[in-house]
Amino acid sequence: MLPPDVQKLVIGLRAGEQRALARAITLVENDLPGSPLLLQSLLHAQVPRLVGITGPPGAGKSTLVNALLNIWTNEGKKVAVLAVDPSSPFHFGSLLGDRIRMARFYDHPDVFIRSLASRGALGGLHPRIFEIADVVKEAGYDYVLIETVGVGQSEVEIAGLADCTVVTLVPEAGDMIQTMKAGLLEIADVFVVNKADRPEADKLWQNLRILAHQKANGVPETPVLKTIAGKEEGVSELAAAITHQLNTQSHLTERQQYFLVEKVYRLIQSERMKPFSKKALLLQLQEAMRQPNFNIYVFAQQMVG
Ligand SMILES: Nc1nc2c(ncn2[C@@H]2O[C@H](COP(=O)(O)OP(=O)(O)O)[C@@H](O)[C@H]2O)c(=O)[nH]1
Ligand SMILES: [Mg+2]
Repeated sequence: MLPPDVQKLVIGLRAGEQRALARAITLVENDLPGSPLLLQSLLHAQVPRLVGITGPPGAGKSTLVNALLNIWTNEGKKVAVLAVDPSSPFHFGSLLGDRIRMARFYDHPDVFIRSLASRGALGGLHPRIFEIADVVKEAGYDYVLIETVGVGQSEVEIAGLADCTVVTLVPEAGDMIQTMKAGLLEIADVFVVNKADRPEADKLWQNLRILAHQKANGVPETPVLKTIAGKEEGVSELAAAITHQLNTQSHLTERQQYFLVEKVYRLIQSERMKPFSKKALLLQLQEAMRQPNFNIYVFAQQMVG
């Protein structure tokens, strides 16, 4: 039996109440009491709905998200957006532009927007992003979009997490592609060349298509789409490509399996470590160090054994 407050939260979540969702995220985000039980009661975490939108700063990710919101809400779909800002825990400033742009969706009954500070290392995602996404799924959203700046580790992480990873590039990113091409191909389910109103966009688009073709080798090629996000051009094709990817995904990809193993490994680790408090360890350590022939490796061994 769940404690009454967690039970209430789960009922609110399943009913799609945004306030319950916001509270459940806060619970999980901060690992507050009740969080493990809430997570253990989730029933819909396996449904493929997570869409990662990654790419360099300024590529137009937020503008694309906004355009996708427009398309999907017009179709009567429910969409959640988790915006991860890696630059600073004080993300209000840097997300101001996004806020203004998405303002018209803030009060939309079918849209849920939440910005999350990234607390990890440079470019890392929020350490509880996986759990938070699972909570959002429980609230019945058709799409859960995670916007994350592609710097270093975060795009690899997002690709492990997401059921569809959209890599957004712009003509200026040409150099980056040269250095990253293998990695990008690895993680992208859909490539978007945004700012296609710029003359150099075509060359990037061609190059990506060649890469996607070379890689395919019998399997379906990664789609390479052109968009002008601000004008919502090409975005319905993107929406269709995302939906197709989500609907046809029948098994976990290798990178998802790898990610899940890592995830469960860390969950077990933190579960196992629960009996150890650092304060108590210090006391035991101090005690042990008074003994002659103290050896820290033997000490650690005795702790687990
Ligand atoms: N010319 C042009 N500008 C765009 C396009 N899409 C977005 N932008 C602009 O690029 C800037 C960065 O967009 P934003 O969505 O905030 O990028 P993000 O950092 O990837 O989220 C903004 O000034 C947008 O108005 C496009 O297709 N063409
Ligand atoms: Mg943005």
